Amino acid sequence: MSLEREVDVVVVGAGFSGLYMLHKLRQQNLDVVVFERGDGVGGTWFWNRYPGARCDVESQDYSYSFSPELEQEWEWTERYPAQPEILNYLNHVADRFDLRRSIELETEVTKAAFDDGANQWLVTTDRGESIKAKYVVMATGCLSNGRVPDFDGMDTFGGEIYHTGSWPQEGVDFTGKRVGVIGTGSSGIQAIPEIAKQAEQLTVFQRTPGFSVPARNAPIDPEFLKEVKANYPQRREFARRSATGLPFNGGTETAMEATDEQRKATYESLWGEGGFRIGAAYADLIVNKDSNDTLAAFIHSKIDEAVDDPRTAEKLKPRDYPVSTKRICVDTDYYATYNRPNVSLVDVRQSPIVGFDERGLKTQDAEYEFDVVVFATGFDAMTGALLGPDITGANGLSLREHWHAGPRTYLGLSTVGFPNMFIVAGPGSPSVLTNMVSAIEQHVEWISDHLAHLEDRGLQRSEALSEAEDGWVAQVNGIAESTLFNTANSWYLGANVPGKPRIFMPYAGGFGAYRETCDAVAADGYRGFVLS
Ligand code: NA7
Repeated sequence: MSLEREVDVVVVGAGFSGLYMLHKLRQQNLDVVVFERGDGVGGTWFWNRYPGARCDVESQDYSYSFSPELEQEWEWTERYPAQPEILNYLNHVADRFDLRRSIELETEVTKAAFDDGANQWLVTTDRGESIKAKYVVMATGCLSNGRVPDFDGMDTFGGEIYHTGSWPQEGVDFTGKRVGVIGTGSSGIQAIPEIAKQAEQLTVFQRTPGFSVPARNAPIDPEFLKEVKANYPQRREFARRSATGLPFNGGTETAMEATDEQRKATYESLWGEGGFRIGAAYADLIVNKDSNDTLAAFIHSKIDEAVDDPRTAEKLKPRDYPVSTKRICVDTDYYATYNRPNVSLVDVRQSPIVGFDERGLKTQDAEYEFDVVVFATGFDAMTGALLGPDITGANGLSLREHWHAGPRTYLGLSTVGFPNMFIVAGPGSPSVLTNMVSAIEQHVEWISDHLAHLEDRGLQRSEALSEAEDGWVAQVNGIAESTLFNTANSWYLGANVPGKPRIFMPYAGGFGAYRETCDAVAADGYRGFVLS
């Protein structure tokens, strides 16, 4: 069945970004439809249901700030919110703001083509629908397209295979099973301790160890929550201006200025506090390798303390990239899990996986039999979901062609040749280097203001200028080059996806500075955009 509909805005995705985008644009009396491929709202938090899945940003800050009433009525229960709690929160938001009537679930956008004459997008879905829209907002998330490596013989494996990023809604029972987990990024590091508690036997295949710090998760202290709620406006305002979208600043002193004793005391104190603040203990940790090495050595010493077997401890120590150049993992009992008799660690750098057969998998040196294999192998991050649909802009240029050497955007919001299309938390914006919810709110609000500006003036079209995009790409690259980020094979650089151009994708100049730039662009009549 082919329906020909027309709306003002198509929003793609119903996670944190899409839900707020819908709410904002509706308030501006725009006719909006949201397409979501899942059979529920929640985006990342809909799909990532693996055991132990939990946000690494604290509950009271990983939440919308746009509604003071919502802030006051929602009761977080733990320091770090677990996946089901975040999903409940987003479902509550969808109901509370009456969003569901504009969201079409189980509907994937497959194509979007800009009609240069009509200044209109034609959006096609996998239901065979076509819909015309003046604007398209890609609210597709940074970590939406899971990656399962293509090992030989995987289709012959007789057991179950799962990816952490598309976990079955009914859950997986590991009781009495022989389980293999491949991957030790944030997802693996959260899932491994939980799977280990159930499985008869767990073998972890590690290619690159992560730097992991304890979450020290606990029930939220009601007094603390009361205080947060009493001071939310100030807390949020601080976060909006901070480098990370969080209500605190990193250290201002450099690690090199501090003495060994002072550094140890600082690191111990932050280790005791838990969470990734330790990564910002000193101002120079992300720019000075010697400074960074002091933190790496401290974390290595903590691995030695936690892990009984010195050879396993040694394998678990990251040695070939600086701390924070891959996202710091925040765990509960990760390292200690290797002291369990039913858990073992295989270094697949030393002995790579060669393939699967019916019973399990083989490395260069050994064979392993499994009932279940869990891929915690990450995502085609930041660009995967944007390049999934076939998007063609003005003059028939495809987004895949425009980005063939890596993503190019102006402010992470817009890309040349794709008028009236906006991206929430796109490459070239701070996104994954910040508290995502703060980053999302800033983008959603900027986009809504921009559309209001166009609508109020009867303008038909907004398009980024080539010079503006070139300048922004150069700025994003320049900032990354002044840091240690480019020295790691991280997903920030696309290095985890074979053949993906190696470009540092997020803007590393700080969220507060970025917001100021976006505000100045708007105040200057949307400098860098052609409005017509
Ligand atoms: P990540 O952080 O990309 O981690 C994926 C892990 O999987 C990482 O350890 C990879 O090793 C490993 N991996 C990937 N491909 C392979 C193959 N072919 N063989 C062996 N091991 C492999 O994804 P997560 O889901 O854990 O976390 C993503 C983000 O979600 C996280 O940063 C938080 O922001 C939340 P590698 O490092 O590539 O050598």
